[in-house]
Amino acid sequence: ATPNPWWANAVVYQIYPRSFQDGNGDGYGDLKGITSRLGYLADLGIDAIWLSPVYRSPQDDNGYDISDYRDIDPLFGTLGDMDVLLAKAHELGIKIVMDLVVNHTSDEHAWFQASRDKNSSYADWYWWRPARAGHEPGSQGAEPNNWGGSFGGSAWEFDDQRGEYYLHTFSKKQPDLNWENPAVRHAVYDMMNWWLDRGVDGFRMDVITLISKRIDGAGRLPGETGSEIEDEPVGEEGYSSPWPFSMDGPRLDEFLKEMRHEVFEGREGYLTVGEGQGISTLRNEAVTDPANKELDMLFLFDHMGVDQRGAKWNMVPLHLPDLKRAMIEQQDAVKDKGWASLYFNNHDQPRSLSRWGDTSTPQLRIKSAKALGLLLHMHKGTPYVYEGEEIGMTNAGFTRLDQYQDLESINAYHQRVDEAHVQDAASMMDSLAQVSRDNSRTPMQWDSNRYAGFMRPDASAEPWLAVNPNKAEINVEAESNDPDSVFSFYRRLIQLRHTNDIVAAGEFEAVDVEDEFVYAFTRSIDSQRVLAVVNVSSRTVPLPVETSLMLASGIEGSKVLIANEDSDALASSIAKGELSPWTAFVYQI
Ligand code: TEU
Repeated sequence: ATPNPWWANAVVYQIYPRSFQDGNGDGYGDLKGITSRLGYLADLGIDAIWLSPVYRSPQDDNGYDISDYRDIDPLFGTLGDMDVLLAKAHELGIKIVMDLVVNHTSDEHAWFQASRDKNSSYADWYWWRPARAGHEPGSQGAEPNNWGGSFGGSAWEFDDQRGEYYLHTFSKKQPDLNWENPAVRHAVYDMMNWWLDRGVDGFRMDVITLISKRIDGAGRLPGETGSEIEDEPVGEEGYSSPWPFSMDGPRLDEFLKEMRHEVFEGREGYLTVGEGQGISTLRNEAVTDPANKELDMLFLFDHMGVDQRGAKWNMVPLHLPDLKRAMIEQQDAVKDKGWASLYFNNHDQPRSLSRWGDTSTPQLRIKSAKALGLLLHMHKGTPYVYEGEEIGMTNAGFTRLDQYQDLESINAYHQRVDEAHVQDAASMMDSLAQVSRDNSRTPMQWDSNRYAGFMRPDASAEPWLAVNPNKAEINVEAESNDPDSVFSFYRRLIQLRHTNDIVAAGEFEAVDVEDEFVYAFTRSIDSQRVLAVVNVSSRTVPLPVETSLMLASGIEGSKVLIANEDSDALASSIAKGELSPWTAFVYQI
């Protein structure tokens, strides 16, 4: 086998810039702040940073609405600050992967502004459509089809200047680019080359699986007047979903191959990871098979939906076998070709520790944070750590709507409670507390000071989003010199991947798949094998059958590669045939 590319043995750390470190006291994190914390990241041992968007942006969706791809937003600093960050990170051997948001731009981008003129050469750069036949343009019900936008309301916005509607899968300040137009694609490739030439090491591609929309022979979208394709029935909030017609669309592979050719051919040492909504686990193999020259890896979504029913706001308790099945399917799909990314957290998800762990006591919180970390990192693939995960940060704990800043959360509240009456106020506040994106966006907890070290304690501004009061116990300063902290455990997990070939590249095989509480699997290279065992529950449970057979001769301390319990305690519970709450370990068998 050819040697793996660097990312196959790497751990990537995601930074959400506005929440990581404020360098100038305005209440928002920035590039200088990130640069000042590179030593911390080097100490943690990560190989690369995925930087959520720092481009010039009106910040309607915290930077996922870009008005200039070749500049840095003043909120975060300057191009010069970016160059310094790149240089300093590279000195420490850390790569920087930028977010690439090209399914849409901001409505304030020059391309969109030009496109509002029908006679401009940019006229066809977005999805412009006339009003539905027989309706007055701009009047109610005149939208070209029934699609709803992801952040509330219709997916169509009427533009007075052009006299037509434009499509926005997300907010109305995020118009979708028309990837059918080759000029659009080549403008994107030029911009990507510009950043790679400047020194960035690759891209995390925002909703890249949405760029090819399904259209009929005459270029009509589903549900448009005269279209050969019908749109889906209207749902509880009054709209139909565009996603079935844009996820993993007909030209996706073609566009990705073209991008690979135009941007990455002849370059080395980069990483491409696509955000993969709606792409099936099985399709992951083709998209990430190096022979197909598309992407290095994709973030799949199915394992993050196992505790949601229909809308993301309907959370149900985790039933572990559902999570296992989703993860196992992902692992199996790329057994022979392709590659997996591994994540439980990012800036769009609530904190996995609050979601699936146990935060009822400090002991259980710490133990379950380590258990979830071990579980994720022992799979085969490239693990992603989201800022604060490595110290066991939890959900925000907001109880009032005015504490939230995220447009998705605020719009969903109004749409579901006030307009469509799908949920009452109390139950929606409960949903937000469980699943709002702001849960993972509270400032990074560096120390126990007033603003958790995210800002100077004497700063006159307030952090843009409230610091979690549990900064007093959960923070970097308290954890970095404590060998039993969540931080120290993550550092060991990362080290293990870097030093142990089986952890990095071993074949994955699930054990005791149907067990309701224990998640166990082996990783192996030839006859060398390690067993990972995690009790994903707050109760003492029996060791399942296959696992207990593999451990029949008991536990020897020297063969425990990593554990969240000391080896004596572990050995004695294994001898009794049980696992205490949230016990997690990796054993060489
Ligand atoms: O997210 C895409 C996406 O569909 C979601 O995960 C979404 O953010 C939402 O949480 C669904 O409920 C990407 C970015 O990661 C997200 O932050 C952006 O808001 C979105 O694209 C638009 O650019």
